[in-house]
Amino acid sequence: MKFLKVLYLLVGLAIIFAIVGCGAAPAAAPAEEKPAAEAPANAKKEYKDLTVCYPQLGAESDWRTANSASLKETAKELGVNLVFSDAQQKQENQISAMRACIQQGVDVIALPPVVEDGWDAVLTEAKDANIPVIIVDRSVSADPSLYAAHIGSDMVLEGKKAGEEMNKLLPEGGKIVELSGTTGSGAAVGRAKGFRETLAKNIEILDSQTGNFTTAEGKPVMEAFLKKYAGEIDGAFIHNDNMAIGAVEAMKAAGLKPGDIKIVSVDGTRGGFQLMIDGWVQADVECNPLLGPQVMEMALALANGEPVERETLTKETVYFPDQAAELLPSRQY
Ligand code: GZL
Repeated sequence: MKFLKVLYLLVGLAIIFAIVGCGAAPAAAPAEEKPAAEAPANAKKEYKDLTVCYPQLGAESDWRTANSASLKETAKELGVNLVFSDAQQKQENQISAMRACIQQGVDVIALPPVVEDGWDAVLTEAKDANIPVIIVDRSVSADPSLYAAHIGSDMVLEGKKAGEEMNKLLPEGGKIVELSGTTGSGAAVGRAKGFRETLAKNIEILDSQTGNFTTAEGKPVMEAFLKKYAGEIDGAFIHNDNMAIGAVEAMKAAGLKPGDIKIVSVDGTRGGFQLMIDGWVQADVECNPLLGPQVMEMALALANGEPVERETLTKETVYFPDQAAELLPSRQY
């Protein structure tokens, strides 16, 4: 009898347990990985989210090398994804690089245009793809509605400064030659224009030829001038330091001495400073290539739909031989 009572008790307890046990919540399934909350569509981009296309025009000069380094170093510091290419001074290569960036769907295109004309079609394609474009360094002749802004130098002002320095160097007037930059580039067009606006009436420009902003092409241009105008040349306006280096090589080969021809150059690179220290160049108009920080700051603003200045001109000065030796060690390019 007693055995039966214990059995009934055990069975009852088992039934109760079974009921309570079933009522317990099943072991929780491993929590589903909740998808990370999607960033709200209107979340502000940060530099690390930014992809900027920089279809660099070439590597023709120390200025250009410094400009490329500025963009690359700034992008690296900020964590920006930079899509960089070198067009070897060919506009068709820049346009192809831009089209690849449009296909890629970059956030912003920063374009350093090799020449002023021929950009309307590809700028329209970028606009149709809702990709803002910043024109960097040289200018374009395209409709301003096709790009967001320009960051760079006032090339006409640089030319005007060069004309004023040439006037001081040749107060009694004289005859000069011009080694101009890449034909059709905003830098060459602007510098030539500004130079002629300020040049004194008693200074005659005997000739002007392009040296395409390179040392290798500047040297033969000056060689030809020295042959054609032997002994007539009092001064030279040279649109960048690299061409001035080539021109001085030609002058040395022709037996000229520092100061025989008064030279006004442009850029203010270390090479230009050395030419001033050695007495070959009498004034060097600054043109600043270190545009990386300004470009990236503007690119982020554009990517976030924020308003930006249409025109940002770099503040620049003129350097002279009497300060060149002291400043050379601190030059960044
Ligand atoms: C000017 C820049 C020019 C430099 C040259 O802003 O475009 O191109 O003066 C460079 O040295 O090659």
